[in-house]
Amino acid sequence: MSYNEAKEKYSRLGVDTEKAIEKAKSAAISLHCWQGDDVRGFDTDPNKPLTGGIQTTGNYPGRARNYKELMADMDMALSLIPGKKKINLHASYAIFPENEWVDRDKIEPKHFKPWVDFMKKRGLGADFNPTFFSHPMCDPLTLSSPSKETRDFWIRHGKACLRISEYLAKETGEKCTMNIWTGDGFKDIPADRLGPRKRYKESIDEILSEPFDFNLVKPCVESKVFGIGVESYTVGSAEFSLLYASLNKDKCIPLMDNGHYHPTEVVSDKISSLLAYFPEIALHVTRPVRWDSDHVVLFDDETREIMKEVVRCGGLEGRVNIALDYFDASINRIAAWVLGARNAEKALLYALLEPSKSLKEKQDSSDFTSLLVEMDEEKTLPFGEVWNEYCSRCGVPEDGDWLKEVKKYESKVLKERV
Ligand code: RNT
Ligand code: ZN
Repeated sequence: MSYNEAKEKYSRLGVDTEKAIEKAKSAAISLHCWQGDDVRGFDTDPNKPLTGGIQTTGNYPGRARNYKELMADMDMALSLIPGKKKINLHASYAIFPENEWVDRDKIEPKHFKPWVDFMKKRGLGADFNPTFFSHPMCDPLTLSSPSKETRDFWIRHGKACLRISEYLAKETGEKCTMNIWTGDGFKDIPADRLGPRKRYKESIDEILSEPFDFNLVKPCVESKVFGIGVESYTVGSAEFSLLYASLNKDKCIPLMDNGHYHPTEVVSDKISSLLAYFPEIALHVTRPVRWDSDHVVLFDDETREIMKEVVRCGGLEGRVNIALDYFDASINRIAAWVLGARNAEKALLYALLEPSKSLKEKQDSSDFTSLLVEMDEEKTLPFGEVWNEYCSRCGVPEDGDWLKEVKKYESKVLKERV
């Protein structure tokens, strides 16, 4: 079947594939830099353990060992992913000139200048994250620590990151989300649950007291249910984070990561609840397998449902900031990057092809029989043709053609990294 035949089939349902393609092209998805080097960063010993309850597993050869390798790998990945992209950086990816290392509480915009040059050259926006993990000042807590010295260090880090985020927004000309996530919590049953939460709240208040332009920088608070080694108690729980964001709407927004909830809870159902109250929200799109395992995003039911909700709720009109968050070190890292990002794009395009008006009418007129039948049969429409057309219009390979490019790069570039 050709694209034109597929277009015709969709148009019989009242869906304009041309409009969907154009919309998908203009919707930004933020590509996380940390898939390229197993979340290690460049600011501290790269062989230090990853802390904060997150974990990369696998030791596939070819990890990026410095910013030049990471940028080259990112370029390779970007050449295979359709649509508008931003780059999501962590503070630990600061770039220091020889002998000019500074600790996380002293980083400045200038340490991200090479990244700004990278983004500007490629017309990319930027997002940012303070790095509250994998550092000697995690005691193991950070913003919720009982130690004032520890808290103050991380508060200074958070403020420095706000200044860097504003710099990134101004330089790239696009708003920058700045996501506050800490792995603060306990392996075993705490004696005091309230204390750390009060301190966490005060620390975030303190960080956000730094002046910044809320039109340019969107600080987010990301909640979590548990992490590895942090099984019993997470300071920044769902209730904590959502309440924090809702009581501080003038300076921050909530962020939901779909790996951070109990297994039967779905973020696709939460998006509309949050959008009923917040003008803007942020997402981390990932794939949890039994826990927050951050497997590569697939073109699966929940990814499609998340994107459908984003589209249906008007999320693409600047209300939902979409970022990716997964890290797999057991397969070719660039292939992981590309597969996950293509799947997020694919799910977005798929969502844009939903005959939502007529489906909504069926729901509203209680014709649940037609609704169920039509929603299910929609799955076998010739979506693949529209996706291939989208890829080719974006100048990237169709499915079936991109992996060989990654394999070539692997044997030419990655194999040399020993
Ligand atoms: C961890 C959170 C967090 C991190 C990144 C690296 O569970 O999802 O967003 O994955 O900041
Ligand atoms: Zn996340």
